[in-house]
Amino acid sequence: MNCDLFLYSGSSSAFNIKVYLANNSDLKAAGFTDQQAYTHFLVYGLNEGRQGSDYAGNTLEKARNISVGGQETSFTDWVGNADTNDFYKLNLVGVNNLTIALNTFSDINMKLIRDTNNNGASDLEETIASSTSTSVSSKELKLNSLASGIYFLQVYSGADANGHYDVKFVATPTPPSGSHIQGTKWNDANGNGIIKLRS
Ligand SMILES: [Ca+2]
Ligand SMILES: [Ca+2]
Ligand SMILES: [Ca+2]
Repeated sequence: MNCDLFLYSGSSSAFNIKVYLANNSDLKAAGFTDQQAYTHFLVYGLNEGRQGSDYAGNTLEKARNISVGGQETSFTDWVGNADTNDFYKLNLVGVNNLTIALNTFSDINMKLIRDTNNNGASDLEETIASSTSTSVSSKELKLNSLASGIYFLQVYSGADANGHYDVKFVATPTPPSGSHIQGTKWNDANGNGIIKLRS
């Protein structure tokens, strides 16, 4: 099997070997070949409710819920003519620095969105950051001190572009500067940068 995406007979659903394997860690761990992965999908996966392709929905409402944190989390999927958008939904708890890296060999880009008017759609002014490079390589968004709340990442393909991508997230909490010392005067008596609380 050498195509990225194809329809299997008798259904309108699509199957994508790389996406299927990347999103089913049990099969990956078992070292399934492409052919075995496809057979698994037809014989078991369909009945078990596993997706054959496209693990990230095409609207904010159908976005893939992901957890992000200090440990890098990575997701593999595909966008192109048959699936132009992949949305990811992340919830930042507290103020965070967020880094998102997109690796692809196709004309695929990403934008970070906040649905501030809460209408379930991404409006023009709700894009916080975007990768606009037409080069087909790795792209990165780095955002400092993002407020707590729900964000969406949209991964989308350029005209006539089809391809796989990996997207990686790292979020590290940022203590709001100075907020913890407001109203109190601290004294670092020995100047070592550590303040001891008196008991
Ligand atoms: Ca997809
Ligand atoms: Ca999609
Ligand atoms: Ca909106």
